[in-house]
Amino acid sequence: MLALRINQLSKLAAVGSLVALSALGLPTYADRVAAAEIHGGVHPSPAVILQVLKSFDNPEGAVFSADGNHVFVSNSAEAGDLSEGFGWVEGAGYISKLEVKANGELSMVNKTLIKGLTAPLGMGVLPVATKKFPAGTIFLCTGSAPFVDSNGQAVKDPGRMRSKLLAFNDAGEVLGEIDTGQGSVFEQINGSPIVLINALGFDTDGNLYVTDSAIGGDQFDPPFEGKGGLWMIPHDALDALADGVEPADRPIFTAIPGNPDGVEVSPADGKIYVNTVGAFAGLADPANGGVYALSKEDIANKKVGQLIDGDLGALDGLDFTADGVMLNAQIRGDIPGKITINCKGQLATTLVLQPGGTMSNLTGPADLAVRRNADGPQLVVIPELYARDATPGDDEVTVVALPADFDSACARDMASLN
Ligand SMILES: [Ca+2]
Ligand SMILES: [Ca+2]
Ligand SMILES: [Ca+2]
Repeated sequence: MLALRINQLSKLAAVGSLVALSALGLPTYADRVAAAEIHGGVHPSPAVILQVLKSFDNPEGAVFSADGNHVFVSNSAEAGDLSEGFGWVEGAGYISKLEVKANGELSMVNKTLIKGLTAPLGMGVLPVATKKFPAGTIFLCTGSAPFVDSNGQAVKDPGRMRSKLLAFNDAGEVLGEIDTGQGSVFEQINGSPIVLINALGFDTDGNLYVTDSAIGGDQFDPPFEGKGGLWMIPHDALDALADGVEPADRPIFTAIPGNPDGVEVSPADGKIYVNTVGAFAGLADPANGGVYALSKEDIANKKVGQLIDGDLGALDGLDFTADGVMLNAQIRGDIPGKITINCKGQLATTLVLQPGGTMSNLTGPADLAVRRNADGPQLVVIPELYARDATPGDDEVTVVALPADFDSACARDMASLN
C-alpha cells in the first residue's frame, strides 16, 4: 500500500503532462497507461446501497433541503424514442419532493411538486437570505438546450431558449427567477446567453456559482455561439437580477474548457470546484473528464484555476462530504458509470458500493447530492440520467449511506505514507 501510494504521488506530474499533451492533441501511449494506473485504486471505505427508487423520468439533479429532511429531484424528461437526437422535451420536466426517513431511505411526498419545466437540472440551497429570498430557498437550473418540442422536433427559434435560475421553497412555491437566456444581462456581458445551464453551488457568503456547459446552441437559427464556463453571481446581485434590473455588482464569467458541468464549493478550503463533461457529447475536452479548483481570486481575475485531476471520462455531478472529500459522477456511456472519490490533495479512486463493488449498476449517474448537515450517516442521493431512455417514469435514483469512517479513511490512507 505504501509503495503504491508513493508511486501514485510520483505520477502527479505525469497527469499534468498528460493533460498538456492532450491539449496539443498529442497524448502518448505511456501517458494513457500511467493515467489508468493512477485511477485504478478504490476508496478504502465502501458505501452501502440503501434503496433504488424506480419512479423518475431521466432524473438529473438532486438536492437536500436546508434541514436535510427532504430531497428534491429534477426529472429532465429526455425525449427518448420521440426524437432522433438527445434533447429534453420542452415543458415536460418536473421536480419531485421526497422525505428522508429515520433509516435514511426516501419516500415520495409529491412526485410532481413543480411541473411544466424544460430541462430541470442542477440545484443548490441559498445559505444567506436576501430581501427577496429566505435562506433555504432552492435555486434550480432550467430552460436549457438541447431541447425538442412535444413532437420530438428540435426547436429552432432562439427566443424559445429561456435558460434561467428558478427559485422555490420547500413547499414548491416559486419565489422568483433569474433570466439567463437571450437578451439577459448574461448575454450582454458575454455576447452569448447561458445555453446549457447545468449545475450550481453557493459559498458561505451566499454568492452563487453556476456552470454553462454550452452544448446545444447549434440547434437554433441563427445558432448561439455558446461559451462554456463558470458564472459567479454576487449575493447582493440576486434580488436585482430577479427583478430584471441591472445589478450594481455584475456577474463574472470565467471560461473553462471541456464543457463544465458539476460545481460545488468545498467546505474544506472554500475553493470552487468544477468538473468537465465534454466527452459525454463527443466534444473535445483537454482534461478528458477533469476537475478544476478555482479560488475567489482566480474568479476575480477570470482565471481557470488549477486542474487537480483528469482523464476520468465525462464527469457530471460534483459534491463534498462534511470534511471536504470530493465525489464526482462519471456519466460517459461507453465506460462504466461510477462515483469517484478524491481525498483532499489526492487523485481519484473509485467508490465501492455494497452490493455491486466497483462495477456498480449506475445508469448515467448525474448531479448527486450529499447530506452532510444532519444527524446520522452522510447520505448520497444519485440521480441516474438514463439518457435516450424510451420508458419514462421508471428511471432510477439510488440512495447510499457513507459509513461513519468514510472521511477519516482518507486520513488513515495518508497516514500510511508516514
Ligand atoms: Ca424520458
Ligand atoms: Ca449536471
Ligand atoms: Ca425508463
